[in-house]
Amino acid sequence: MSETISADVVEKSNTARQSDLERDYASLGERLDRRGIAIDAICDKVEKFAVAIPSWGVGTGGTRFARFPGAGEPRDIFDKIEDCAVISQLTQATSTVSLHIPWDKADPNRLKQAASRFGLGFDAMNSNTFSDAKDQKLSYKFGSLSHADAGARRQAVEHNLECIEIGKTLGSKALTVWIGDGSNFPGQVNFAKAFERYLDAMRQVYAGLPADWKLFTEHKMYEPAFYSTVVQDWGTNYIISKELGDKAFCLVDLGHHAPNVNIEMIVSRLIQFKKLGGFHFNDSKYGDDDLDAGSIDPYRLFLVFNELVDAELSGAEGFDPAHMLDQSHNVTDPIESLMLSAVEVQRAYAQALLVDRKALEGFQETNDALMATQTLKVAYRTDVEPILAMARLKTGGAIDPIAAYRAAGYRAKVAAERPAVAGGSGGIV
Ligand SMILES: [Mn+2]
Repeated sequence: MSETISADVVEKSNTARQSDLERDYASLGERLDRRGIAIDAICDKVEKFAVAIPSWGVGTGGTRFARFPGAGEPRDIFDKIEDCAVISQLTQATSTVSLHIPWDKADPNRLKQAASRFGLGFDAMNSNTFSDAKDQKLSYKFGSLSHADAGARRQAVEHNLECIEIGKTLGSKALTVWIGDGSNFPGQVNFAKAFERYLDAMRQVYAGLPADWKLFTEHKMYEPAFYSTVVQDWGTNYIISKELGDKAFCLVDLGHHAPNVNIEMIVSRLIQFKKLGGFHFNDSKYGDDDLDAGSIDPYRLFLVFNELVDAELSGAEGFDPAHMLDQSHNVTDPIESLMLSAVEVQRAYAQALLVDRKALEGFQETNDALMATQTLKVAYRTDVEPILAMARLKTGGAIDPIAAYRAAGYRAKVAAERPAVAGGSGGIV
């Protein structure tokens, strides 16, 4: 297997940190032992936890005002795969890449070969009917799967079926559909008719799904449509998944809700009714900000994982959510942001594993609100960094991924190899 970062650099970086880590791990292990928790069992679970990298995340993002390109940006999907390999090598937490078609369109066999060189696989395929591809026959300016014109709807259905075909060769097992369809003015569309057209089109996409695939539909409150959106919230998303069938599930992008919405409760509802498909992790302050996971509200991320771990430990039937990042990196090196974000998602998982669930249940039953919430806080306040670092060390990653990455000089190396390109795909969903 090829390595993007020299093994010597990683080893040197780890050697300088290993004895401190071992002491920190032993000390944390002793404290967790007092709480009846075996640290190695938590570490084992963290080692197995993975989150997919979005191919579009390794390029520098932008806003509708401007995009400021970074050095050595990936020029095509093969450069993107190489950048994803760096993230995977150093964190050992991101073994798959999620592709976006047509941005990442290339010979599927070549794609498969490029990924397997680095031991990477492919997560959910993402279709794009929210922008017009080059040489596209009909425009999506006024919608795609819910468009008033049957020809535009048919074209959008065919694009999704093509994504499934590409994904079959790559070994993907899911299609994620997010559409920008909606309206900017009251009266512009008939809500019910638009939704019915969307459901009809999605039934055709669903019919093309292989037996062992899942269909994820992603809701988003607003943007690009600013008055109404066809798939605007988890309620509509739940209706879609129920209408389509057993292979259809809801995808929760953390940034796609109104401010202050209780996302962890939405997660709980979808788990309870067996319709949670997976996540696009990111963070936000105001809207769909696509900031790094855990950078604004790490407690919310923990509370989401508290629900996930509760389902995992109680053996909820059919519970197997997909974990993906979906972020835009405008002012940081995307590789550094994605490494830290993958670690933040892992951190929330590890913290949630530390919740004393028996005690919590007792406090809930006796209406001891104060102790119930303290039970969550005790887990959240635990610094699990030694567990995360040990999991990386044991699986061949870097104790400190950012330090190893910077020591390797990867960005400067690719900046010399990859001439700057203007534009590129900046779309973030
Ligand atoms: Mn998303």
